[in-house]
Amino acid sequence: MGKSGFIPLEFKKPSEEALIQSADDFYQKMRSRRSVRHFLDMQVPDEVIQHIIMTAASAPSGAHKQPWTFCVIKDPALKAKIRVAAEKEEYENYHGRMSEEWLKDLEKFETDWKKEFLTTAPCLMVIFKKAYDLEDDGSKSKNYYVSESVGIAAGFLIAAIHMAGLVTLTHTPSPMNFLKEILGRPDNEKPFLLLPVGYPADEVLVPDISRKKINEVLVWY
Ligand code: IYR
Repeated sequence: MGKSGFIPLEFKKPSEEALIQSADDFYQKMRSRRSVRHFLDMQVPDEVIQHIIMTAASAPSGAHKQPWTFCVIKDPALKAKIRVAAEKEEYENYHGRMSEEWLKDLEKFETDWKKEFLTTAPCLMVIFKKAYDLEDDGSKSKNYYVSESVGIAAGFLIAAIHMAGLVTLTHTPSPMNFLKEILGRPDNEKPFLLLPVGYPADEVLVPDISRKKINEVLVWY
């Protein structure tokens, strides 16, 4: 007999062999992901973008409140506006707001205040986190663990972009409230992350860096 409000889980128990294989397959695909700062000026099909966003929106969230809005910006004029505003803030960051230590840590990535990718990438994705929701009658409804939930959705989004065959970069202009104004988002939304998405520029180079080894990140008990 069914239990009201619940449905059976769709789950097929894999063999141990299949489990090891799928976990390794996914790891091998994910470990080839790199942050890319140079994009090809080439459109991505809307259908692909929709699938990617729906993957991100399938993330778990506190009390299943799904406290996120994903804005996709394709309009060149809007991208240009975002670039001007982001570069204005980043100029200040790189000329006084960031510590010497921070600037030194960034040296190997050769980043600076110029953010050409904001106009060359065919689309920008901005994740907004919703501190609360507004009901139809104007009342507020609470959201829970908003940053955790949106952070998990951002991870799903980055994985989906990579698995689709595209590249991105987690760009964190700071402060980034200009995004809320330019995109005309409501009061309950706060920008969380900005991601240019597209194809990598031809023969693009990425920093020669490596990831921590398993014994540096995993502790068994
Ligand atoms: N937001 C600045 C600085 C910056 C911060 C981090 I964390 C990076 O990984 C890279 C850069 C910028 O985007 O340039």
